[in-house]
Amino acid sequence: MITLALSKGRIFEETLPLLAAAGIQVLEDPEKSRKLILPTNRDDVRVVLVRATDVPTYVQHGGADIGVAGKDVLIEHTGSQEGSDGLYQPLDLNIAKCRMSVAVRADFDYAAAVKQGSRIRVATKYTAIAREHFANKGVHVDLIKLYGSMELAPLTGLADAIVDLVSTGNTLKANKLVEVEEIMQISSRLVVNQASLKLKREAIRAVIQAFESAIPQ
Ligand code: PRT
Ligand code: MG
Repeated sequence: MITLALSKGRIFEETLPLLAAAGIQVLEDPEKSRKLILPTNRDDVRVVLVRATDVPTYVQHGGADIGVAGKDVLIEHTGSQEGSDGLYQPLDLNIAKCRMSVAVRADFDYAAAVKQGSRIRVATKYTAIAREHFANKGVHVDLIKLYGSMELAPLTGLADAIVDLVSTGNTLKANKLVEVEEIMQISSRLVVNQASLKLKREAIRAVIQAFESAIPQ
C-alpha cells in the first residue's frame, strides 16, 4: 500500500492531474466527504487528508509514504533550505505557485526604515523564512508569530510589516497593504519518506516518474 498525504484545497486540486498521469483517481471529493482517508481506483494507493503544515511531518515519520507540500511549509518544517532527515524531495511540481513577500501599510516608509537601521516589527506565520531574509539583509527585526490573518497586523498597529504568501495580490489590496519586497518564489514539491523509497522502490519510482512527466510548465 502507498499512502499519499495531501492537504485540501489548492494542493489537492492541483495534484489531481499529476495523479491522473500516474493512473490514480481519487474516488471521493474531500470538499463533500468527511473521511480523512480517501480510496482511489487502485487498491494499493490511498490518500490521507492532513493540514498543509502537517504533510512533512506525516511523510518524515512514515504516516504517509509520499506527500505534496509547499516550499514555504518545507522550509519552515526543516528550519532552513536544507533537507531534513528521512525526507527526500525529488521533484518541484510547479503547482500551487505564489511568492513570499514583505508587505506594509501604504503610509509606512519601508525603504527609509531599512536605511535608517530602525528595528522593524514583523508579524508572520513564516518565522524561519523571515528571520533568514532579514538577517541576510542586516535588518534588525522583532518577529511576532501569528497563525493566520497576517494582513490585520499592520492595520491594528501590532506590526510595521508582514511576511506572507501573495498570489494575485487581491488580499493585500483589499486591506490597503503594499508589497515592498519579494523574498522568494514558492511552488509545491513532492516529498518522499526515505525508508519507503527503499522498501517500496518500484511503486514509488513509478509515481515519481508519472508526476515528473505531467509537471505543468
Ligand atoms: O488554509 P489553511 O489554514 O487550512 O492551511 P494553509 O493556508 O496552510 O493551506 P492552503 O491550502 O491555503 O495552502 C497550501 C499551500 O498553497 C501553501 O503552503 C502555499 O505553498 C500554496 N499557496 C499558493 C498559497 C497561496 N498560493 C496563497 N495565495 N497559500 C496561501 N495563500 C494565501 C495567502 O496566505 C494570503 O492570505 O492566499 C492569500 C493571498 O492570496 P491573493 O491571491 O489574494 O494574493
Ligand atoms: Mg490557507
